[in-house]
Amino acid sequence: MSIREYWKLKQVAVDRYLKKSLPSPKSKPATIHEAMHYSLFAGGKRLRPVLCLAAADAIDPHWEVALPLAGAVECIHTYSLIHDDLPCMDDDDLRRGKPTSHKIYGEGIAVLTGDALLNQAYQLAATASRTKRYSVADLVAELGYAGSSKALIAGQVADIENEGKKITLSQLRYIHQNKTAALIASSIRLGAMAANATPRQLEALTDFGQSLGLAFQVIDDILDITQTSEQLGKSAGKDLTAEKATYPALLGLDGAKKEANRLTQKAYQSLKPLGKKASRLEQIASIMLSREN
Ligand code: GRG
Repeated sequence: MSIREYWKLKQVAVDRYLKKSLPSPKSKPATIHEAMHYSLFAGGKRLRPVLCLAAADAIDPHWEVALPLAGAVECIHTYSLIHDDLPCMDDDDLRRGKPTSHKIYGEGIAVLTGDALLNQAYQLAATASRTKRYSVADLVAELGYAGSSKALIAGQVADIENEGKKITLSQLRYIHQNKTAALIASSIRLGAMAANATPRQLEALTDFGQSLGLAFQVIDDILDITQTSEQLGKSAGKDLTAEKATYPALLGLDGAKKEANRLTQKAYQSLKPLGKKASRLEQIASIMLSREN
């Protein structure tokens, strides 16, 4: 099976899982459930759940055990996008090729949709099964950390506070590590934990996730200036308008491309202890490096 087919298979599995597990869009109160479905099924790449399931697959062929966690990380990711697009944050009209949640449902419902998806994530995670090494509490604590004021929210706070300011590469790295890489790394860790990874396997996959997560955001910075809004499904050129520090702004376009490449090579290296079992994760990292949206 090609890596594209592999990706599609995992994407279909997570979409089916989410459709089955969330309240139906018609259930009362319909507005909030419709809004949750609208953003969740707007056409995201499903990178985080696919990584979660592929990490589980690298440890144990029964990767389906990671579906509650894969669904949970996509709910947290989608909540963060809805809130990030609000007028009080990045103020964006376009996401996943469609009008943003607040453009369709209004700001109040968009805030609540993000809140509902965040809580839904924990409800899903709580249905995961324990393994010999990890309890359900371990899984929920990992998910909680990924979305916390020490990770996702820390990155968003630093991003807001540094808008329009000149910052150093290490400050930029802090933003990207927290805003983007932490949830990506936790998605991988959660998949591995659901499949009962050994401490050594978990450590290797954590390193992989951190490098891949950072590479992903460096590439995102590059795409923001090299692609059109149509290609991205979100507003292009946003970083320049918002005077955001980015890798291309600090290192130049070529320097940023080299950095994305360096981080991806580092990610490949981290997978060495897992041997052939990690080939799908390596292929996903390679697709990420050459992605166009
Ligand atoms: C509002 C709590 C809160 C956090 C916001 C994640 C985030 C922090 C903001 C979203 C905007 C942004 C630029 C995030 C960086 C991570 C990123 C590149 C998100 C887009 O991820 P993709 O490309 O999106 O995987 P799809 O739509 O494919 O799922």
